[in-house]
Amino acid sequence: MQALFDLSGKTALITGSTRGLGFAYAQGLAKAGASIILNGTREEHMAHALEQLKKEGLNARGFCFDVANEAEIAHVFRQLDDEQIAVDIVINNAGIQFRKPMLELALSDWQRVLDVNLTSAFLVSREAARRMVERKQGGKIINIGSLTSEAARATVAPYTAAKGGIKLLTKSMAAEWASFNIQTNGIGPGYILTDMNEALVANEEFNRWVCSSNPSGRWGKPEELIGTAVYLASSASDYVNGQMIYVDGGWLATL
Ligand code: GCO
Repeated sequence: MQALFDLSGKTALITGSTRGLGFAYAQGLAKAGASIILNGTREEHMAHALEQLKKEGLNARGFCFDVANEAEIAHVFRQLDDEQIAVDIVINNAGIQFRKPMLELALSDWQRVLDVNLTSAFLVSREAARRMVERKQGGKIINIGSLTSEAARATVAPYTAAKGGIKLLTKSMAAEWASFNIQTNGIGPGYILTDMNEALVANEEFNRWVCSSNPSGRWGKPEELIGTAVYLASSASDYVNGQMIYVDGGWLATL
């Protein structure tokens, strides 16, 4: 029996993984033994991320593609098929943020956030799950939500709608794919110190709000998400399905 949290022999595709939380998930799963497929949109970020993992002696390769583009996703999976690489674990992490009041929001901005933060999870998971079902070896899908999967903050409506969708898409995937031994769960990070949140950390008032709104009294660190990701990617969670695990310092659990 494989050790509980051992990912040796598994291949994990992590979207949006050249920086931030996605890169932390890639490092963590690689250190647990998985072969990593990185995804990003910019070659220079991909090269830097691969170099970093290589320096750490970790096994990774990368594909630059738009996670909201059905044809680009299908092309990558066909290339993996040709190389007989089976994706066992998917982490749908890719996400963009666009902060603007809805009264001023353009449909194109709304749509792009929904496409990258929600539709991409459907498109990538559908390609992976089709192959998991065909191989009859099961698999793991981890969708990355947010505090905004449960509650809204003004000026980030498309992000919030997408992350709320991620929560119920996770349950939909569990409903349809659990019988194929595919476990689908989500991680809801709290406010974490990442590139995407740089402007928020620099804002004294926002920083005070974050630190006073969770009982841990601080921002989270990307590496504090890794344990939950490895758990959900491993056989330790084979009877867990459709759940969101919030790694938020206790934010959502307390008034
Ligand atoms: C924002 C932030 C949040 C956090 C995170 C909270 O503008 O409020 O970007 O969305 O990043 O999602 O869980």
